[in-house]
Amino acid sequence: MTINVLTLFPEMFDALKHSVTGRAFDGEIVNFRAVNIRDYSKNKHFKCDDYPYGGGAGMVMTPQPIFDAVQAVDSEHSCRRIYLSPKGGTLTAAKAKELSACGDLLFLCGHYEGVDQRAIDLCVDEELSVGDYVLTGGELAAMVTIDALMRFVPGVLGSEQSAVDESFSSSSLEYPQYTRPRVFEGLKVPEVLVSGHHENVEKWRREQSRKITALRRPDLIKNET
Ligand code: 21W
Repeated sequence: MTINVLTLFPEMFDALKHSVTGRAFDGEIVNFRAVNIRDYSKNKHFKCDDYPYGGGAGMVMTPQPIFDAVQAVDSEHSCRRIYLSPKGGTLTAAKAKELSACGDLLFLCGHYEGVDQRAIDLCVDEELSVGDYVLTGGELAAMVTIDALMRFVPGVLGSEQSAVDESFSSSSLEYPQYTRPRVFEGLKVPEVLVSGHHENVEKWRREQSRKITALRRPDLIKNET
C-alpha cells in the first residue's frame, strides 16, 4: 500500500516517522510519500494561492499546481483520492477500516481559506472531515486519518496489540489499566488485578468497560446492534 499526500507543508508529515506508523514505513508495509504542491507550480515565483473571485477574506489555492501534482502522482487514477475538508463526511473507525483496504491512497490537503472548486471537481473522489471544529489546514486531519487507518493494515500493529479489543472498534470504552508500582502516591492497584484469578480479572474489566461507557458515552451503547 502506498499513501501519497499532496500539501504545501510536507515537513509536517515528519510527525508520522515516529512510533507505530514510522515502523510500518521502515518495514515497507506501507510506503509513504509527501509531495510538495509548490514543486508543480508553473508560476515563476512558485505561487500557489491567489485572491478569491467575488472578494472576501484570505487566499484560495490555485488549481494548476494541484491538478499537475495529482497527475504526476496518480496519472492512472489508481489511487483513491481524498480531499480533507470541513464539508466532508466525518472520519469514523468504519471509514478508517474501509480506507485501509482501498489499495493506494492520495490525500489532498488544503491550506489558507481553501482550494479552487475546479481542482476538487477534477481531482477528488471523496471529501473527509475529522470533526466539527476549525483547523488551519488539512494536514493534521490527514495525519489523524492516516494514523487511524494504518492500525487496520495487516502487520502494522504487533500481533499482541492487534488482538486487543479496542475502543470504538468494539463500540465500548476501555477498562482502566495499571502497571508497577503496586502503590503510587498512596493509590493502590485494584486487588483483583494482582489476585492471579484470570476469570475475575476478565469479569472486572468487562464490568469497568460497561460502567465507563454507560457514564461517558451512552450513545455507543444505544447504537450497538
Ligand atoms: C477551515 C479551510 C475552514 C477553510 C468559503 C467561504 C480539513 C478540516 C480541514 C479550513 C475553511 C477538517 C470560506 C475538520 C477542519 C481544513 C481548514 C472555511 C472559509 N469558505 N476537519 N468562506 N475541520 N480546515 N473557509 O477545519 O482544511 S479536514
